[in-house]
Formats: sequence, structure tokens, C-alpha cells
Amino acid sequence: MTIPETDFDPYAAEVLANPFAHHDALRALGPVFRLPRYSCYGMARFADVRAALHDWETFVSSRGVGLADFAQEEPWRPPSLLLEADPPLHNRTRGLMTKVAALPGLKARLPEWKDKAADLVAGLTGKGQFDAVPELAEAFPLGVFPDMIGLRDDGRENLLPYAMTAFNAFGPRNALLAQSLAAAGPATEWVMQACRRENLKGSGWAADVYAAADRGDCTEQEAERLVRSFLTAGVDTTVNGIAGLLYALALHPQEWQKLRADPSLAKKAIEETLRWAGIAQTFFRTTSRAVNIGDVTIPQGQKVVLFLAAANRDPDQWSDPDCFNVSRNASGHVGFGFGIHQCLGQMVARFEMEAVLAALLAHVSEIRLVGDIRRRANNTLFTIEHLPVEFIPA
Ligand code: OVM
Repeated sequence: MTIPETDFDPYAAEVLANPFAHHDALRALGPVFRLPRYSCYGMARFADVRAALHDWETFVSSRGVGLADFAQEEPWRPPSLLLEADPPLHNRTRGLMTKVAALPGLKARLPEWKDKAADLVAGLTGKGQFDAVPELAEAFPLGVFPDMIGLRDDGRENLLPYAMTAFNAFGPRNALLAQSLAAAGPATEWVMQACRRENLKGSGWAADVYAAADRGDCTEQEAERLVRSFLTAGVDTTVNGIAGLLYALALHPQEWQKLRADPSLAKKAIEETLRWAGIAQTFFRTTSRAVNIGDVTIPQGQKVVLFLAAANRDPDQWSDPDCFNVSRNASGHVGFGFGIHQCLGQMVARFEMEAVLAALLAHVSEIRLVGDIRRRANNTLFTIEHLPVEFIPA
């Protein structure tokens, strides 16, 4: 059978502004389709996206998890030793980083994070209208994450522009990428320098990575690049997780009141946000061999774009998938990916969202959307740049 083709452009401005409007059509094409515009294949159904993420031997990461094929073109930065690596290298780096980011150390920080979130939210409650992106969604992660890493104090404003570039770089070489590369040159250089042992604090996750190098689990150069993974993946993603949570709750006042009436739904509400918000829209894999999907074949050496956000709203997997429902069991979503590359920092993201949500439940009775949200176009992330709200005191 011939593979369905579509002239759909995932990176058209109008699509980046509202990707969900196009996902029904993508899922309807079949388990796999071709996007001749980008000389790649795509999958948008939950079962197929999940199966591809699971099969890391066929759908490899070492040729890049964006459109660029590292076997054909030079990556924009030295490849990540985690994200853009396959076993056996990936097993070693992932094992080391999993220990650094282990749950007990993270749990120990939660009380302090909750205090910090409560202070921030209390300061914003009853003060009238404000932009919840800079004042909360950015302020909170920037207030806790760089300190946990042990990052230098000066220059932290470079983290967000750098991350925007990194996520744009998973897409095509379009105007968005060109603009962010041009704008973020110094930010990228700052991040590279900030990852060096001599520029980091003596304690924190970065110091723990260098301790692994001292034990011989990785080289000094590898440690530097692994610290870079924390800084690339850990900031903009959680900013948009928190922004997505605030937006979802502001947009669905009845869901917010359900949560207030039963705060034990908090964890479910966070998982539902991760499913519904579509923060990481897409990631790619490259086929290491020809692979049959149903009655069609993807040849070897092909880029495949996995529409994670479409999978997370597949009606064959989720009932009433576009509906944000805090009492839904959203576990099993692929918002953090799936399989051996599933987000290493997912518990950091959940704990940050939990701290913010607990603060909202303690201080706020109503989250009022008082204007239009604005998004910042990005080739991978579905971002919120401006979220005008008012917090009514409890
Ligand atoms: C990395 C990394 C990991 C996950 C996401 C990501 C830019 C980067 O290892 O550099 O997004």
C-alpha cells in the first residue's frame, strides 16, 4: 500500500499559533503519513506515537530528535549526551543523571519550594491585574531551579533565550530559528561557559555531575555537556508547564472550583495539564532500518516527526480529549515522552507545578482571565508569553 501524503506544514505561523486545530486531520491520515514538504514521515495517533517512542532500536535519537539528520548535517551545538544519544552511551549518561536527579533529594526541597511559591502567590493575590508569565510562571522556576543546579548568580537571564533557541532548533531552518539564533548568540555562549566546573557552585546537581566525573563515571567534558542538558531542558519547559496550568485553570473556572472543593485532585490536575496543554508539541526520531507500520513501510534512514500533543488528544485513547478535566486519570500521556528517553526531569516539573498549585489553593478563590493570552511562536514548544490575570483572595 502507498503511504498517505499531506502538504501540511507543522511550522506554518498559523499552525504554530493553533496546532490542535490540525490534529484531527493528521490522525485521520492513518498510523503514518509522509510530509513531502520536509522529506519526512509523521505519526499523530497515540498508539503509534507511543510504540515508536518505545522502540528505540528502530526509532533512534542519535541522529537528532529534530528535523535535522545529524548523519547529513552538522548539529547547531555539540549533541546532547542524553537526548541525542542511543544505548550504550545513553545508558551510561542516563544512569548517572538519574542518580543526580533522584527523588529523595528532590522531595527534601519541596517544603522550601512550597514556601517560595506561597510567598510569590501571596504577593500577587489581591493586587489587581498582572502578567502571570513573568511574575509567576517564570519567576518561580527561575527562583528555584538554577539554585538547585548550583548555577552562578550573574547572567541567569540568558537561560530563557537560550532554551527558546534550543527548542526552535528541533524544527526546520526557518525564520524563527534564524531570529532566535541571531538574538541568543551571547546567551548560548553564556550557557556553555556556565556549565564549566570553575563557573559552578560547590554544591548542587552540577557539582554532583562533576563528582561523577571524579569517580570515573564520565569524563570532565561529558560532565560539562550533561550539566548543559539540565540548563537546556529544565527552565523553559517548566515555565510553560506552570503557565499552562494557570491558563487551564483560568479558562475552566468550574475545574478550579472542583479543585478548591477537593484539593486531593491536585496531582490529577497536574497530569491533566501535561496531557492537555501540549507544551512539547513534537519530537523526531530517525529510522535505523525499514519498518512496517500496518500495511506501509518507512524506509531506513528517514526522519519521523511524532506529534506528542496530537497523541495526547487522540479520541481513540482519551474520552472527550479536548476537554480539560481535573478528575480525569491522565496518567500514561506522552507529554514527557515515553520509553528510555522519557523526561529525566519530570519529577522536577511536577514538584514545581505542585508547589504553585498548593500556593494557589491556599491563597486564591478565583483566577480571572482579564485579557487575551499571547503565545510566542516556537518550532517545538507551545508557549504562553503573556497571561493577563487577576487573583481574587480566598
Ligand atoms: C538536552 C535536552 C534534553 C531534553 C530536552 C531538551 C532542548 C534538551 O539534553 O540537551 O530540549
